[in-house]
Amino acid sequence: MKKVLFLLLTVGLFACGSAEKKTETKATAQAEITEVSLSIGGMTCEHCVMSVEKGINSLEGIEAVKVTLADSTAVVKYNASVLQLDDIKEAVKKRGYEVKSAE
Ligand SMILES: [Cu+2]
Repeated sequence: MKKVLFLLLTVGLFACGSAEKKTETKATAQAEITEVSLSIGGMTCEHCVMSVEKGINSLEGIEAVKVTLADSTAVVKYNASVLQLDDIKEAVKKRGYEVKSAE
């Protein structure tokens, strides 16, 4: 009986510890969110849009991606403490598209 109680206590402590850590990470992430609008060259159809979106989304630190075919832009919200703008540009290039400008 004593052993079971000890086990429960240990599990409880672990659960508590991980929950605390999660909140901390989220708070840091929110403070560093940056939004950038990229002008992308080479997109011709919805598949291109999906490809660019997927490429950017696969990066760590991406909060949101909105790619629009009509004006060839990708609006990206990312965590600047995890990710650099150059990393996003690189991800787009890797998919076979060109980044004309970023602002
Ligand atoms: Cu296409």
